[in-house]
Amino acid sequence: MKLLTGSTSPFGRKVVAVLHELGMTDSVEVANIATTPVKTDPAIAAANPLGKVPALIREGGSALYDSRVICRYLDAQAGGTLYPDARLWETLTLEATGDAIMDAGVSMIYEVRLRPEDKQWDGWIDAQWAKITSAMDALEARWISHLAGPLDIGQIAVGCALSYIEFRQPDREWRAAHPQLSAWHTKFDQRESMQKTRPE
Ligand SMILES: N[C@@H](CCC(=O)N[C@@H](CS)C(=O)NCC(=O)O)C(=O)O
Repeated sequence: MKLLTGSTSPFGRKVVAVLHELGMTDSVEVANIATTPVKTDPAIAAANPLGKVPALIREGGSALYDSRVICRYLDAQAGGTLYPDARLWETLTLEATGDAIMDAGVSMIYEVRLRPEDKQWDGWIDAQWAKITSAMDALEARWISHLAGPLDIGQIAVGCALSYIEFRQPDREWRAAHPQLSAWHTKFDQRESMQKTRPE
């Protein structure tokens, strides 16, 4: 199988971290490509009509996207435990929260990197950051015990999302207002799957 991803994509990182956690890195070739909403790479367009990474190309099967589908497919292939029956809906909601932080973080970067300078709007950036801090507030208030439990896809999504925010927004302080989340992330970030998937 071949994974089309981007070297700094937090969604792609989530999938590669899952490969590490499931012991599946030898089963999937990882190919980094550069694509943006205004310049779509032809290889990703062929695999995903939305033109977004990540996409998983399977031998003899249709390509899979997006990261949520790919992660669940890989877990099923490996007979993994990243989607525990006993707390499935909470786990998926936690994953959605991590993915939403990624979406808002990617949107902030596109605004400053892709939009012409005279069309950029601080109000847009501020609104995306407000979504991120609102999600962090919810994680701090309601999700710490789930985050501290057995590993699941929700934790991997949130771990990759917070790492992406640190990577792209190093000057924005979020840790002081979210001390439990900050401590959880510091520990989670030590996992081998996180250490081995750092963006360059
Ligand atoms: N919901 C998608 C989001 C993927 C996504 O936004 N990928 C970005 C890179 S981080 C992308 O490929 N953007 C190019 C585009 O929007 O055309 C997923 O979970 O895979």
